[in-house]
Amino acid sequence: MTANISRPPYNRASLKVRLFHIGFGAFAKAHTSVFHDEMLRQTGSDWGMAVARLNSGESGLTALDEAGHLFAVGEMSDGDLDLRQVGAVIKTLHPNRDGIEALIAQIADPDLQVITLTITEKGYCLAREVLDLENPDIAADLENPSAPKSAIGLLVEGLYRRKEAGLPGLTVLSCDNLPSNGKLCRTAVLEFAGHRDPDLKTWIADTCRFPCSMVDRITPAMTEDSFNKLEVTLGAPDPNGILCEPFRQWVIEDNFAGAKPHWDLAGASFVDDVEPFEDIKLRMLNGSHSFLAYLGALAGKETIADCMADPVFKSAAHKLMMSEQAPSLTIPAGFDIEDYAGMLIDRYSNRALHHKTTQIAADGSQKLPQRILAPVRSHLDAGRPWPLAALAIAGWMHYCRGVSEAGTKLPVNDPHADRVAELASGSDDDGYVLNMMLLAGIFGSDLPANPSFVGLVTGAYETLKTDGVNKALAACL
Ligand code: CS2
Repeated sequence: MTANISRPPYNRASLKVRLFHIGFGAFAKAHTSVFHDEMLRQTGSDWGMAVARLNSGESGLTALDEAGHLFAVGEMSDGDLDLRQVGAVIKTLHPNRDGIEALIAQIADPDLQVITLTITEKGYCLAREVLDLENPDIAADLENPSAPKSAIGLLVEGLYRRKEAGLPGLTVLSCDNLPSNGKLCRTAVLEFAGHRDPDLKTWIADTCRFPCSMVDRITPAMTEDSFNKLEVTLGAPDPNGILCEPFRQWVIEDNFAGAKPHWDLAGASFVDDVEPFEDIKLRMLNGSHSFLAYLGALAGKETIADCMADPVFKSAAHKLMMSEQAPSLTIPAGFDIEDYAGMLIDRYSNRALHHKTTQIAADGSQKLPQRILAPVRSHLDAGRPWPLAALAIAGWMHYCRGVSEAGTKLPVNDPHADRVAELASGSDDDGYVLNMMLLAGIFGSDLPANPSFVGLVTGAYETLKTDGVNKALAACL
């Protein structure tokens, strides 16, 4: 293995917090902070980053403080590890350690210009694209808005403080894998604000901007093995380091409230309309990821690269992309979708990345609607076949029973895990499939009422059970 290490050449002492990232986990380290670090390298601007996490991860932030906020990001491809030391972060915040007031004050800081978010799909507290007033954190935050628990409650309280202080609004930039993520974020924030005070809602709508963005970089969770790899290359351990693929992409709607960081100099694109790019990425990449995650984990494949090493899985993933996901998309003129699919297969085949199927399988209830069910709706309308998507949905249902084909235990991490476990233990197969379709509005009211949908998914569930994943996939090729 060869290694190149590049250290931040800019003057970190002159950085001020102008960017605040909420939800600073592995992905934000490998993506947002790398774009930002590269922008600082190109421009020498004074835009430093404060980073926060809201729930777990307090000790990780303290470890980052102890390292002077420097951490390594390693881009892995077979035989190569390119290392960058990111110097963009200058402050960390966690409500359990610093108090929620410190995070609110950060939003209300006059120097702040932009907030970026990676709070995952469930962090937006939406149910069918409106704010979920039954979400316990939202209910608690509306009751007690000055001590918020949710990211949405935190944003609104911080913006309220800005309004009261006579400060300008901000740009709130969602970097989560949701379609029209900026619009959904705006909906959640404005609905929450409206329940507090209609004037606050109007002020936020008038002064703040919520651009949509498409983010892409495959970033597996760190393992002991990846920390060891980093240590060997760096010559010292880096408990804050992260390994990811070389590819990175960020397409951002050009819609900012105030100053806009020059992320374009770091490879990001500012465009008028992100939605076609978001949909392409969500359906082609994330959709095929979820397909491989459930079916792969059931068939005993530990990683996405293991799936790609099996010709049946590899062909099935490509066929899902080209025959079922692509036809559901509006593809911009000049965009080569065949080329994009081929590139995804190459990225998935990177054996240096140990991207676990069970990692991607997490939070299926939050991911299936935009990744798999939205294309299926378009197939139902257009009368197109969707056998592989049916196997993905049935695969998710099998996966949720928590056992692989070989009888090993599979982790079911999902906000609805308790209800899923009840369903999995309580009903026969037909009852289980139908009950899963009624779970928490994931399938809407239209799909469970559509006999063709119910029939295909029930059939796919049976096929997986009787024939096994490999045979079921092979039959679709
Ligand atoms: C993955 C994504 O875990 C998942 O759900 O599909 O994290 C995926 O790796 C990224 O979106 C790639 O950009």
